[in-house]
Amino acid sequence: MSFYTKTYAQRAEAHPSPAAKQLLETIERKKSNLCVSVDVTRKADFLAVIDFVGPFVCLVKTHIDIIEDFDHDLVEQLQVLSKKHDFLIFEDRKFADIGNTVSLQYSSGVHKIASWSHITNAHPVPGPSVITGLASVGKPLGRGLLLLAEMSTKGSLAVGSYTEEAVKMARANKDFVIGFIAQRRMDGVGLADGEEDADFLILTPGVGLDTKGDGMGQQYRTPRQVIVESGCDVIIVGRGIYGNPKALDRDSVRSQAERYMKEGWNAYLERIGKNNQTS
Ligand code: 5BU
Repeated sequence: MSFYTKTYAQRAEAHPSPAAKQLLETIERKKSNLCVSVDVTRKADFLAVIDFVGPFVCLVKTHIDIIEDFDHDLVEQLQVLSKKHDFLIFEDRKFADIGNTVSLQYSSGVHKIASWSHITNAHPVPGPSVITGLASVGKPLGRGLLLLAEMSTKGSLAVGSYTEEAVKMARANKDFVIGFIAQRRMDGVGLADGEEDADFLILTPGVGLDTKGDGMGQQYRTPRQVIVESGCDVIIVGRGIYGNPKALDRDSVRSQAERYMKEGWNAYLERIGKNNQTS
């Protein structure tokens, strides 16, 4: 049986990584494969959006360096919301430096990402040392790393042999790498004869139901295209849910989050061959 047709629960049970297991269990418990990307620049808006979408998500994705009034209290409140609504936190930091530097960027500075973010990600461009550096900080804390095997943007250079090398790099470091940011399943990519594949999670940005792009290179596909046709595991949605950050509206944000959650879950049920139960 390939990972494509396995349930989140089956995968959670068998997964060796604590971070991946936690995410898969959360997905199953909440019946949500939705990750909301909260790209707003004010602390109050950031926390408000997370509180609105909390009931509908398995994961909240942050870009902590875009918050203008960041402080330690923000991290504390984020952690309170994570417990209140039962979701994990993913800082989309896209580390891409030598091992020593990324270990410092991950552990230190103003943001101390490793102390609160269950999952983070890295570009494979520096080679395996980027994983070694991040693992030296994150592994003892039970954190997980995603490699950027592909990007959603027009003209991305993360294709072909670059993507294949990223997958091989992940397989060689599966004690810390739990999956990929990618546009499709990576099962079997670059697999050597006789080598067994690992259960990598595929988290996919570039998801939108109402538009095809944003005029700045972003390209959107629907949850069904992403989950059923491309076999990805988690949909990442930002502006499709919170809209214009200058005009946040609680009811609209909540109803969009619920809409994407249902679309994502129904697509998953279709993929594993079960009837739609939530439409
Ligand atoms: P949007 O508002 O749904 O377009 O936001 C998408 C988010 O996902 C945003 O935070 C990006 O930084 C992030 N992203 C992406 O869009 N495409 C990628 O390939 C990667 C990350 Br990697």
